[in-house]
Amino acid sequence: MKEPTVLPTYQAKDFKSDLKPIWCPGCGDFGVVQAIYRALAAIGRAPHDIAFVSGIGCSSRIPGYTTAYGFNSVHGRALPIAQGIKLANPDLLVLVAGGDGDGFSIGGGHVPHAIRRNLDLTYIVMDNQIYGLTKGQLSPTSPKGLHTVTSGLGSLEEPVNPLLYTLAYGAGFVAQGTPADMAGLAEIIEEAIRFPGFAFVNVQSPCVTFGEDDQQVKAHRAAMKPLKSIGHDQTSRIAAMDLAQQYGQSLHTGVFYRNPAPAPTYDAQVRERQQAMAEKAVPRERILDMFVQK
Ligand SMILES: Cc1ncc(C[n+]2csc(CCOP(=O)(O)OP(=O)(O)O)c2C)c(N)n1
Ligand code: SF4
Repeated sequence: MKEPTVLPTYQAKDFKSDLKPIWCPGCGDFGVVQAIYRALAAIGRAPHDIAFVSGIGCSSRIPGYTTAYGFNSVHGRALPIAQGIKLANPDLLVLVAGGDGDGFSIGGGHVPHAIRRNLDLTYIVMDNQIYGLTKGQLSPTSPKGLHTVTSGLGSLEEPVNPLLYTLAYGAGFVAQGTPADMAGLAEIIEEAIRFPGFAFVNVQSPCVTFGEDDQQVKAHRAAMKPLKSIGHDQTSRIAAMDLAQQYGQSLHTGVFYRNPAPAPTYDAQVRERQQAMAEKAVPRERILDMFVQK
């Protein structure tokens, strides 16, 4: 007998808003938002069950291009705002996104705390190694030697390594993708959303206007090395950290690390405490009685 066809509840197009992106033609962020539409369709939650928080930057415009509830917030402050939203409404699926400047310069101090608290969030950084919105200054992930408007003779600084950084602070899920492989990126984002805890996805998302020639989508397609093809053990944090050291030299894509025994999330623990407190709660009439003089 033929199996009945089960249609998915949502399709990628259901997550696309009417707002037309104003990114430069060819910007990698176009591919990232497409991958997010696909991942959300696969997850099957309604747009009104999703909160999408970002900071400020070209990449941080992304929530507006989706039909989820969006908050294009303050530069570097997406993570604390997202944590507040998740705690206030733990049933929401909460996505957080922004640029490498947003996440690892001005917002860098929030990343370790979001990781150690382990709220059930998915944090997507569009890492283009430059400040795009403000017209091409050095960013924390810019490679040493990069010539920009703020480093005319070439940058003297070593870049931050977002993969090593998040792995070292104990993130339960760390992955990297590129819009050059949109299907692969959608799978990674879907997996990150399904991970019960803080999940970090670094997306090598080229800035076609201020980026280097070897940092463009076509170059990524040629350079990418899917981890599936090299037999990487994604349950080993040490193996992941070893690979992550090649950030900036090799474009590895896929899941670097997935904790096989995910730790309890902060939001779940808070909910348990609230339930326990509610059971012990003293009825209001009795509280008033305590203040009545006998
Ligand atoms: C508190 C504050 N400081 C600085 C700025 C200026 N500013 C806006 S976006 C940005 C950096 C953008 O780079 P990135 O976060 O990497 O995102 P991209 O535009 O490359 O996607 C800066 C410095 C700001 N808006 N607010
Ligand atoms: S400046 Fe760069 S990051 Fe910003 S929209 Fe244009 S290509 Fe994208």
